Amino acid sequence: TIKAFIFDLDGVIVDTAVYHFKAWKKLANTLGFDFTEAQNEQLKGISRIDSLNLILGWGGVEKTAKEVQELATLKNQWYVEMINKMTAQEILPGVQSLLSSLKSAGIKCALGSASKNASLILERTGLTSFFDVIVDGNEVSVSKPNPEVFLKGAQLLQVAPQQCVVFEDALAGIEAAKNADMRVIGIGEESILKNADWVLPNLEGQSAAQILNKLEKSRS
Ligand code: G16
Ligand code: MG
Repeated sequence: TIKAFIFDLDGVIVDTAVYHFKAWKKLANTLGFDFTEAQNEQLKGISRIDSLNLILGWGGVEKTAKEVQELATLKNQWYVEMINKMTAQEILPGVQSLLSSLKSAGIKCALGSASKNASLILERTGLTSFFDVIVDGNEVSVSKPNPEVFLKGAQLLQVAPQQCVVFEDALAGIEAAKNADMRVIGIGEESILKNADWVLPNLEGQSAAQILNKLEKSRS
């Protein structure tokens, strides 16, 4: 039986992907090239440095390790300026009521994000207190699809991986959950998120009880 829900942040709880895209685009433009939203899709769930290395590759730009660090810091400054202005209005539909319903269902709740800015985003949107455990980019050493971020969440919640369900919007994140031997619900488009147990467009109208029921019925 499922004892814990683990949520990705960007794209599941809030839509910060648009802020990441704006900041990366600005950085690419200052380096003299551009990249598309389709390329941006590949950056979802990927760490800051891994994202930057992909972008530099697309632009055919070579930089030293020190320059790469400086560029990552610059992008993050622009990104933090944007997320500092976030409010609870930017929480995606259905998130607050699903998080509230977890308590009454006796389900533990963790955040499993690649972002080093996760705590700031949860503070700005007033969601911090909903989470029993927060695992973010400051605690993990390898990017999704490595399962580290979700396994750490399970460990801190003191539940087995098989007792967890993950909510993810990124291909890399769905792979990470599968690699952790967890159930996974995709948030987004079914045509893109093929390996999820099932896919929802967003969390609107979803309660813990409903999800648990459906997981129980579709147990593989
Ligand atoms: C998020 C985003 C990624 C971003 C990463 C690192 O992951 O999806 O696009 O590159 O965090 O973010 P930061 O630069 O803030 O450390 P997730 O796992 O929450 O979707
Ligand atoms: Mg995400």
